Amino acid sequence: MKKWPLLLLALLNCSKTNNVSIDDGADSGAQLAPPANTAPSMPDCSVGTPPQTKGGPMVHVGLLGGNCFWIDQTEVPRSDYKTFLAAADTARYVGPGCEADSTHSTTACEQTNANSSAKITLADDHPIVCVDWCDAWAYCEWAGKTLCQGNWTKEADPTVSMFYSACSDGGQNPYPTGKNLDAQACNGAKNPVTGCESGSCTTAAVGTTACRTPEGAFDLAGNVREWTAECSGTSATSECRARGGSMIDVDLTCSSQGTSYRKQIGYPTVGFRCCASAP
Ligand SMILES: [Ca+2]
Repeated sequence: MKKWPLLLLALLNCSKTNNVSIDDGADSGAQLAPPANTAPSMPDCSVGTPPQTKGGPMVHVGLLGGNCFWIDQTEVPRSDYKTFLAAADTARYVGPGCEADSTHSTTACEQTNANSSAKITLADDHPIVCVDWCDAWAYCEWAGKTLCQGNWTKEADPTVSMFYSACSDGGQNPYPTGKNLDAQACNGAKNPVTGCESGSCTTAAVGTTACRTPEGAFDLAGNVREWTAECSGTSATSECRARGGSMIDVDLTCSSQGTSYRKQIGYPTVGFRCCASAP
């Protein structure tokens, strides 16, 4: 008679042990990694706290298969560039190959190009132009940002080029407006109001066009070409890409190399915007 309680206890222990085993199995199953996916995808950049920087607002975007970063919502307006010029410490910011270029005034270029076909608008809310690459580099560093990063030979690689990935939604779209260029929205040569083929050939005030990405960045195609950190080298004679086209350009594709220029010369169709890595 005394053996029955021992047998019952043994059965209960066996049952308990099995339950533990089953629970452990369920937990392990929930922790299995998803199947490997070889195609890179866009990171989720829908949330994030903007970095503490000078200048205008930024939008949160991503590199395909990489990290989120921030990009200025608009081209840098003349008003913000004037604030930079008035700062006391601008000489601190000297980019690679810019050692002989410590001043950042745009006046000489503006006067030289006063009668060019591309009209320079000296209003505070229009994009600053006539900045050379060294000026753009210095402004972005002063603002706590950088020029948008990339690689001279990979201008159409959304895993590498910040400008291209932001413009094309990670390489999905040829234009910031999607699959097709909206010539009325973006200020290229064929814009009927401001484009050069209309005879007007002027910039639009920053952030005022309908040429915007789904994330809200304006004029990554058109208005003014934009200096990037995509350079052929670090010397004073190296060239850097100015991307996205301007009111004189027909080709406004995100993948376009744009035009490359020497670092220490400004142009009436070239401005810039800045990027910042996510904190
Ligand atoms: Ca632009």
